[in-house]
Amino acid sequence: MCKKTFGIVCVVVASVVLDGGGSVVWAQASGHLSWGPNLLVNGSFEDGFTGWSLTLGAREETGGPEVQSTVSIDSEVAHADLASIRLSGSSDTTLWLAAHSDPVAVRENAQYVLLAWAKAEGVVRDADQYPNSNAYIQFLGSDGAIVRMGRSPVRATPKILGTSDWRELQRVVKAPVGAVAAQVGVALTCTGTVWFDKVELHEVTNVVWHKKVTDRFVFHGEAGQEPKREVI
Ligand SMILES: [Ca+2]
Repeated sequence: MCKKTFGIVCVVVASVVLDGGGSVVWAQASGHLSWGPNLLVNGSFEDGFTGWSLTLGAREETGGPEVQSTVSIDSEVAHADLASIRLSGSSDTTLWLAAHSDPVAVRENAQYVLLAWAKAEGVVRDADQYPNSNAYIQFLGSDGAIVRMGRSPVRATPKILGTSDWRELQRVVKAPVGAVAAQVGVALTCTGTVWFDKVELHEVTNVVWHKKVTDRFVFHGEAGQEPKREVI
């Protein structure tokens, strides 16, 4: 499989890689892949919340007391180095905090790949909870406002649910017209605990994603286009 090495152009043809759990994560990514440097600061969370800030991501109106989810740096659980970010909530949680990276400069119409390693423990969607347990990217215009992509303000990785050891979540996205910056977020709005580590954003060029398979979706597309998603 092509390793993401800055400045290195490599070729991957019809490769299939299975992750440790046996589910197909990649299939048949081919073409000349060129990765730029990681744009995010402290995506491994070794420097606490440096480069990240907490924001209210979802609010449930229950009529009862407001209970905030917890987001912390976990120095005992990590995929890379010594620390990760840990998000946790319960069926009583009504205010869900997400962590957003500081904005980084992007180029409209350029393609980016968002990568995040994630680990889950007992993540289930209770009652009226929003089904988020993933990483995502949002683009900002020169006025600082979110540039929507169709009707959606974000593009997200697949979710990590249930109990799962570390696995890499990925999403390739094309920066919309008018985007000058991007922010990456990690969020949990379900009961349980999820850890994220080694969160990275790279510009990628000359990508041809013939097919990309996750537990739930198939991605396919042409060079220069954002991959299409199909439920399988
Ligand atoms: Ca780390």
